[in-house]
Amino acid sequence: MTDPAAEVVAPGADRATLDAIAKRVLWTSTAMIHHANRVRPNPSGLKVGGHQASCASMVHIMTSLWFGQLRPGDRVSVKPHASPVLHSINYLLGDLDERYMPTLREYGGLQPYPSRSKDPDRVDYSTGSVGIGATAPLWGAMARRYVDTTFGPTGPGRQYSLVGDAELDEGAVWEAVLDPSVAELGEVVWIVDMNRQSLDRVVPNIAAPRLEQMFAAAGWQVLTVSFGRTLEELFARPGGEAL
Ligand SMILES: Cc1ncc(C[n+]2csc(CCOP(=O)(O)OP(=O)(O)O)c2C)c(N)n1
Repeated sequence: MTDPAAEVVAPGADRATLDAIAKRVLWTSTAMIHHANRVRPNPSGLKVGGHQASCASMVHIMTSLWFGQLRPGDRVSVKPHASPVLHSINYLLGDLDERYMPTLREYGGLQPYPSRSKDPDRVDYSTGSVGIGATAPLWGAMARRYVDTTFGPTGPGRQYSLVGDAELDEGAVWEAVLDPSVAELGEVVWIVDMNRQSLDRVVPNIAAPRLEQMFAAAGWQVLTVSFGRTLEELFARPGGEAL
């Protein structure tokens, strides 16, 4: 009998290992935000903020990318609110000193949106301006191709955009998606996190099939992952249809 937990889900990583890492990433990113809001002294009383649920929906996606998929030439643009997840991963990988962990949203501390110029750890793309982060890897792919053809091969590298569903409200996103040359950039992968949140509200009428069709109409290959294994196991139990 095969142990499902031992199933290989990515080169070099099995599911049980990825799940164990994901738990640490979830705990660390949640704790960073909690510490900034409830533990760190705040003499001014001004709201600090942070987005724990927006991080939670990215934990498994980012854990499986960083610990199972990414190769040295790959670059990733991380949706703004998942900055604590990126910092937690960099910390677990030894790329971020522990003294930064209690400094989220502090002057000179970790940025709430990934920033190449202000964060001390590795950030491939600054994504604070919604829509720019989603599309920046397209320019990364084009720049790499230009360097390849002008100066010689630089090696392979994928360009990932981890996009929030509400980022698709930005016109700049569709301007880029519709450009015919973009659909031919095979090294570009967008992962849209359909968590139905936008800032502090729930997105009404999210209409996932409509979004799928918009990407497909622009010539993109669309793969939809509806539910995780945990939910699918619950659906399969007696009475699961009620869920
Ligand atoms: C140009 C621009 N407009 C508005 C904002 C404010 N803003 C920050 S994140 C965000 C969207 C958050 O929703 P989503 O992308 O779905 O991410 P999630 O809620 O899952 O974190 C917005 C509108 C911004 N950062 N930049």
